[in-house]
Amino acid sequence: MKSMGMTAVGRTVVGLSAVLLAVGSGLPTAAAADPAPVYTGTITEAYLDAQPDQTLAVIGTLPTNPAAAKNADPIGWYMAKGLQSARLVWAAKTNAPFGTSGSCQPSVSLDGQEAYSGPALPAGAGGEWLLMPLYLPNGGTLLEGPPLSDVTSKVGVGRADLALDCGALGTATWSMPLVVLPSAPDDREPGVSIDDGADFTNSTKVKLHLGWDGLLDKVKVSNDGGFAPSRTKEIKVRKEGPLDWTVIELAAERIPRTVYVKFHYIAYGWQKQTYTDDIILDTVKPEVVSASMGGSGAATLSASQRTLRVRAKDNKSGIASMQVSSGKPKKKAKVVKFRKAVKVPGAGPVFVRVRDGAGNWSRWRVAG
Ligand SMILES: [Ca+2]
Ligand SMILES: [Ca+2]
Repeated sequence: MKSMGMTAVGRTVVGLSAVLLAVGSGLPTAAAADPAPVYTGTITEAYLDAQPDQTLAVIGTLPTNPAAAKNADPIGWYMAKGLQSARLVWAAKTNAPFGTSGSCQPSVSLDGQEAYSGPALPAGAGGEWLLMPLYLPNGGTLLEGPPLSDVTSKVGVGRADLALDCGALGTATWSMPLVVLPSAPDDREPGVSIDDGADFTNSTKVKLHLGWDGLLDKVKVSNDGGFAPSRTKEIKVRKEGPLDWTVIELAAERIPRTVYVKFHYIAYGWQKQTYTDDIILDTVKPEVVSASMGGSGAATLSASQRTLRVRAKDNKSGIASMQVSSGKPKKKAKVVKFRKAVKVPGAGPVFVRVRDGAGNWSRWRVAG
C-alpha cells in the first residue's frame, strides 16, 4: 500500500513539477497587496497539484525554512480565462502512528467564495504517507460551475484558500495567489506579430500581438537577438490584449526593426524557442511634388469640373492614400486611395495632401 501512495505522488510531482510543502509552523503573512502564499497545519508535507492541462496548474515549492521563502519559486494557482472545470490532486505526509485512520475533508475557496464542498474521503496512516483517494486519476477535488466560472470569467489576480482537514491524521491549509491568465487566442499560431502584421510603422511605439498554446505567464521581449539585458524586458502576462513595446530608433531607417520574444509557460518554464517579427519604421513624411489643375476642356462649357493632377513621393513605405479638400485644408476630408488624377469642382481653391504606408501625412499643398 505504501508503494502505491508513493507512486501516485511521484507521478503527480513529475507531471507538473508541483510540490507544495505544508510545514508544521506557519509562515509570516505578507501584505495583502501582493499576496504571498501562506501554509499552516500539522501535516508534515503535502503535495497539491492539478490535472495535467494546458489551462490549469498549481506550482511552486515551499521551503521548510521560512527564511528561505523569499527566494522560493513563485507559488500560485494559475488558470486560463474561461476555464470551466479544475481538478486538484492532493497527497500528504503525516507523523500519526501507523494504522491511525480517519477521513480528510478538502475545502477550496476562491476569492472568499466556497468552491468545493464535497464529501470527506477516507484516509489512513500507512507508513508516512496518508493513503486516500485524493491523488487517484479521477479522484481529488473536482471544481465545476460557479464560483469557479465566476473567477475565471475575467483575467486578474485574486486569492485561493485550500484546506485538508484529516482530524487526528493532521491538517494543512494553503493560501495562495490565484492568477487568471488570458486564454491563448485560437486564431493565432504561437509567435509574435508587430502591429498585428502591419508592414510599416511611423512610430517606435508598437503593439506586440502574441499567440501561444499553454498557460503563458511571462515573456521576455528584446530588441536584440542575443537578449542582451540592456535591450530586454521581462513582462508578466496579467492583462489581455497586445503588449506595448518600443522598437529602437536607428540612424539608418532602411533597416527593419526586429523584435525577439521568448515564452514562459507555468508548467514548463522558459522555452528555448525564440519568435521574431520585423517591421519597417518610416518616420519621414511623404511629399506632394506637384498639384496642378487641368481645365475640363473647351468641350465642357459649364466647367463644372476640373481635373487635379498630383505627383507625390515617399522615401520608403510609398504613397498609400490622400485627401482632397475644397476651399481650405480640412483634416476631416475623406481619406481615399491615392490616385494621380482626381475630379474636383470647377471653381475655387483645392488642397491636397498624401499619406504614406506608415501613416505619415505630407503638408497640404494648394493646387495651382
Ligand atoms: Ca511583421
Ligand atoms: Ca515615409
